[in-house]
Amino acid sequence: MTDRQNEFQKMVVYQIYPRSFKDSNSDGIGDINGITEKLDYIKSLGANAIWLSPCYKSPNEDNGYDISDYRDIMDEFGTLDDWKRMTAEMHKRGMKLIMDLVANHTSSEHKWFKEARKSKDNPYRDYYYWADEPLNDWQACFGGSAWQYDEATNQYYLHSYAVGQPDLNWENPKVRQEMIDVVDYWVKLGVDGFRCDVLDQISKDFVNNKNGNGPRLHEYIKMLFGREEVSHIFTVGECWGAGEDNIKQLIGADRKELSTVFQFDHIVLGRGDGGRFDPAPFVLDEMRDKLVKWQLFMQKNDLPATLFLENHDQPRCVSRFGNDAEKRYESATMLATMVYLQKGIPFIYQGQEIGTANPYSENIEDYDDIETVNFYKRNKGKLTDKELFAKMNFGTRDAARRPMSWDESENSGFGGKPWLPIYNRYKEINVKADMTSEKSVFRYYQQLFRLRSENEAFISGAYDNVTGNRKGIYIYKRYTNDERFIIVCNFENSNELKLDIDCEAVLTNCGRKTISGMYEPYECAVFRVNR
Ligand code: TEU
Ligand code: CA
Repeated sequence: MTDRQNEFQKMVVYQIYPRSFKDSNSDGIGDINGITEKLDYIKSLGANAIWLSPCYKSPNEDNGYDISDYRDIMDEFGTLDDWKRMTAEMHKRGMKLIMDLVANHTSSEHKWFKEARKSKDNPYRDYYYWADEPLNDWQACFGGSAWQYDEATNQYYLHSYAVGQPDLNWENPKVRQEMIDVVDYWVKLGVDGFRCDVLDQISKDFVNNKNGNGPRLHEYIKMLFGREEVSHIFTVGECWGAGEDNIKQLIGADRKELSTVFQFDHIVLGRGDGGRFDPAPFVLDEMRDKLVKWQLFMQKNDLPATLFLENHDQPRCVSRFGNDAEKRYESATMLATMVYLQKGIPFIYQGQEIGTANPYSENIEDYDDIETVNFYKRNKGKLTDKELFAKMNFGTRDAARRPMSWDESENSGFGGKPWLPIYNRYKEINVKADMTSEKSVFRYYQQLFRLRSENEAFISGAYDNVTGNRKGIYIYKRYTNDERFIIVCNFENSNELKLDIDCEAVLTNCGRKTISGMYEPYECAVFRVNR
């Protein structure tokens, strides 16, 4: 990897969904000033970078992922001056700011699209894809055909997501230049990097009928980020469709494309063919096997990985992969240990650090996520309400988007009466309660990130999977020539381990002292090997 990529592995990134983080002026919507208020909190966790989900102007059909002006801040979130203050405060604290770049589509309210749809010869027409008939059978991610009929010109336009998110036509050099200008605009304002939304879809493969990973993908990315002026920034691509070969190309040291990518193999586990709303049997061994596979692949190819369990699109990890009832603390901390001491760059999503559990609701009024609401509309009447809400509660993106629980007071300390209901369990699971609890998920995360930052073995050190053929457990090593660590993560059931290694425990979630012996469900420990 490049020196820069190596350096980026020292980052610990905290993701903020601005609408739901902290509401500073009590209008019920999280905002930029709310984020500024909480920077010390984020820093105290051990994070040194923040990824901000979109905070640009948007009609909010997909909560900011439908952008109507790339260069200004959403009114409800504050002003560009608020943003500048926030950025300065981050930099003062040695924290990096990673903005969300949505390059595959705009909002239908963006000036470009408003112009484009007026007439076939409008100068902005070719900023988007238009056709007399749908060119293929592509489906929009949020349901229905990806081709939307538009009356004004009697043609269809392409939208891979919501109807109000028309796909940009990257084959048009003007579109590419616009996006380069957007990147440069924010870099000049001090941004340290970008998380790039569905980046592998900017080049379409009409010939092979694939909406992504098209023939010009690498060329486009290199145009955006391979330029000298922006070679210092951190870039992570959201690339659902990227397999091994593609990842080597996207982030290889000599490629001048991206710093790293999000790879989702472990995140889609526990879902059936029906996707996010379709629960399927799942055991943690499957997750371990995916993690091991990618750790070894990334190490072999000397590429920096991303390490994550949640984001704004995913239900809470402690509910999906752990036990959010009687083993909430244990499973939340074990999952963190399983993932974040591996080799790569940790990303944590707001609320994850206190073991936030999924909410529950059987009232459609409690949902906002366009994907969930569309799913409801499609299936209402086909399934019983009971079945339908079971699926929605399992998969909804709103599980990550309810307002952050800061304390046990009204509106869970978030601010005014919130735009989305607060978490059902906020009295029990909130920042204040967690920090003062004997079993504090936050303090465990803090210790984990401190351990990580203080020992080179966890940064540039090698990774080795030493689980062998054991079941229900994950054991891995991280080491340099000078120091060695063994990480033991036990899964759902008790397990006995016999290992003859001279070592001492440096981080545990159940207070164990020795590496051998019985491990309780979700017990984990990190050992320093004596030499
Ligand atoms: O998501 C892309 C994506 O394909 C999925 O994660 C998607 O959210 C869907 O839920 C799959 O079931 C990105 C953003 O992360 C997401 O929030 C946006 O809605 C989407 O792009 C469109 O911009
Ligand atoms: Ca507000």
